[in-house]
Amino acid sequence: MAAAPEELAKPVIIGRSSSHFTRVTRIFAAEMRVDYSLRVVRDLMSPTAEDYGGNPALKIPSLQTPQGVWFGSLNVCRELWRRSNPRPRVVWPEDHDQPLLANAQEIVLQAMSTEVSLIMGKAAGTSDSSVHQAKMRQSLVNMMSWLEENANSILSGIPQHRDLSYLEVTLFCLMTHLEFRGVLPTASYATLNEFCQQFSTRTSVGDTTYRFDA
Ligand SMILES: N[C@@H](CCC(=O)N[C@@H](CS)C(=O)NCC(=O)O)C(=O)O
Repeated sequence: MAAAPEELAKPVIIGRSSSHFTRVTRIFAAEMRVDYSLRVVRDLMSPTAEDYGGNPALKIPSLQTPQGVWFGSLNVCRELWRRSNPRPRVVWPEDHDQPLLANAQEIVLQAMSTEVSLIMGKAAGTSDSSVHQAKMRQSLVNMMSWLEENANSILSGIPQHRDLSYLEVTLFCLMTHLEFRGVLPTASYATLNEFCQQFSTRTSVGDTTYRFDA
């Protein structure tokens, strides 16, 4: 049965242009050719769930649709894919049934979250020298080194027959965000940088460059 017009009304991404998890969803929207509008969350310190589309975790992004609100980047990307027509061939995290690629996805998402914690800690005035901050920084460095060491096998292991994979979009958004926010220099990660250069030829990337919303 064809979807009713109100079910296909333009969805709203609730997020920020400077957020890597938001950029993942915006790249997906562009690749899926799904039109959307962006509602900017101005204050990431807000303790009010309504400011995040109702997400009790107080996190962005969310996607508002007539059916309801989808919390988190993976849920948002899946819903954007369901709305696309024709539907591109997407490799999702659950398609990785061998340790290397499954672990790579885990490490990329964990590195993105650790970066969020470091940035939010800094914004809240947490000292860089606290034991936990130092551990998180070490963890981030370890994860990036692991990704670089395994980059060739990871990237060549993603199923070839695809238009897009969640792994490569999240990896690209992580790498470029580390530089954008000055969290970690990335110049030494040669293979990851080569991947980013290739991936950045996509229109979806040029249209979603990181910037601080006015
Ligand atoms: N699991 C979530 C994580 C989202 C997340 O950490 N978003 C960051 C911005 S990139 C955020 O909301 N930070 C605010 C905070 O941590 O308080 C997802 O995949 O979307």
